[in-house]
This record gives sequence, C-alpha cells and structure tokens, in this order.
Amino acid sequence: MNTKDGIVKENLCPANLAFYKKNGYLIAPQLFSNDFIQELKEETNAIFSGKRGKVEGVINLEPNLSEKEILSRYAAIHFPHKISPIMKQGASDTKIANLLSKLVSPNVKCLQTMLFVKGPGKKGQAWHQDEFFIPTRDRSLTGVWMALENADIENGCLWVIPGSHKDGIIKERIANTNDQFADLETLDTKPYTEKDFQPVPVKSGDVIIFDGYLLHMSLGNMSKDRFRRALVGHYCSAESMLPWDQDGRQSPTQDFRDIFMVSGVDPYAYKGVEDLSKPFVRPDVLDFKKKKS
Ligand SMILES: O=C(O)CCC(=O)C(=O)O
Repeated sequence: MNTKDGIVKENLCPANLAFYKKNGYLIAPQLFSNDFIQELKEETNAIFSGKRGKVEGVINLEPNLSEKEILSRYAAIHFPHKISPIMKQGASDTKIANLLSKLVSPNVKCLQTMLFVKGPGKKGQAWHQDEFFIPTRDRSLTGVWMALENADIENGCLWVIPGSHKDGIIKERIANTNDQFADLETLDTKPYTEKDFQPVPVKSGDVIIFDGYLLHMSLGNMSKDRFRRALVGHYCSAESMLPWDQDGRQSPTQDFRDIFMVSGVDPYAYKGVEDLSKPFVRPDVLDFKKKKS
C-alpha cells in the first residue's frame, strides 16, 4: 500500500480514488483554516456549556468555569448542527462536499453530526461499522472526521482496518472486554489481526473520509492534558432512502427526513424535511442494544 496515495492534494486524483476503493479511507490535509478551527473550538465551549440551547444531558454549569472544566465533563455531543450554525457550516463545507460528490454520489445529504472533545482519561469507541447504526439502501454511508486539534495515538486518534469495508458485510458484534472502550460491545475483527490495525494520526484542520463499512475505533485519551476535539459528519447519497431510527430514539421509518443537502439535488425533496434529531450528550457507557422505552 502506498500511503501517499491516501492523501488528497488539491483535488481527488485517480490514485486517491484507487486508494479509497482499496482501503476505504482518505485523508484530506488542511481543509480548514486556523481561523475557522479557532471559531469551531470556541463554539464547542459554548455548546458544552449549554449556551447554544438545549442539549439533553448537559447540566447547568456554574459560571466562571475554565475551558478545561467545561470540556472535561462529557466526551461528545450528538447533533451539534441543530443548535449551532457554525457547526452546520463546518459539516457543509464546500471542499468536503466536493470530495463527497466524487466519492459517494453527485447528490449528497448529511444526516448526523457529532462533536467530540474526549478529554484526558475519557474512553474511546470500540470497533464498529457506521452502517450498522445508520443503514443506507445503497451502502453509501460515509463518515467525515474533521480534526479540530492534532490527534495521535496518545490522545486517542482514529484507527482503521484498511480494506475491511470491501466485502460489504456487517461483522458480528461481541461483548467488549477492552477497558479503553466505552462500549459494552465491540466487533469480532477476525480474520484481521493486530498487525492490520492502523492508527490515522492527523493534524488540526485535516479531514479523514471513510466508508460506512470500514472497521474503525478509537482508544482512550491517555494524555495528561490534551483534548481531542473533532467534528464528525455522516453523509450518504441523496438517492438512498434512510431507514434510520437512531437506535430507538426515533420512530421506525423508511426514510428519515431530518437531513440537509451538501451537494446536488434531493430526489425526495417533495417529502420536505423534518426537525426530529435532538442534541444529546453521548453517555459514558455505550449500550447500543438499549432501545427507547
Ligand atoms: O472519534 C472517535 O472517537 C470515534 C469516531 C467514530 O467512530 C465515528 O465517527 O464513526
């Protein structure tokens, strides 16, 4: 594998496309300017302090807390774009949309954002495939992981198993025994072994794009004092209806319509869009089998 082919320069080149097909991910360096990263970081503080509106699970904070105290409370918040135009702007960035329009479909919709801070001592997310949680009809689910600061092995960067997306199979879920993971379940990663597990360290402003069937995870943040802020967007082809109930948070549906377009046209525009997703704090223990009662 020539890892250089996995780095996008100005535009996607044929070597990038071949790398993505074979390995299931790409890195686009320095997509966001330092100024915009700074804005996103400040907005993260505002969201985590509850200043941008209701986030289920955020408790009212005492005034005058330091940034560190605010960010240390929770590892991540889902759907920040619902209360923050700047987060929505990040997830709709034209450079990202342009890449997705070539990798996924000319018509691309965004259905979820997640804002990670993952401070020192916080756990990572076990091996998983995003399509398990967010099923599309055409296997087009794609994750975009936007680094708001440098992420490396020490502070819990993303890890992938290159090529694991290719057979398009949802792997068996088994009990997790790794205490670096927040989850009760992980994946049976066989036939892959540790030598296939690859960290994807990135710099602030870099973006990782990955296939919804790619096996990926992150370990705990083992640093003493470094956060690992990242904005993540999930996208799919606008042609795919979206039978996604958000692990029981939403009613069963054939086509979840709380989406926004980032590229092209929406073939289902006649259905309109709905306001359904509600921002919430990611629990410290992740039990995805639990359904809404
Ligand atoms: O950044 C992380 O810790 C996990 C992110 C992830 O698994 C995802 O975006 O699907």
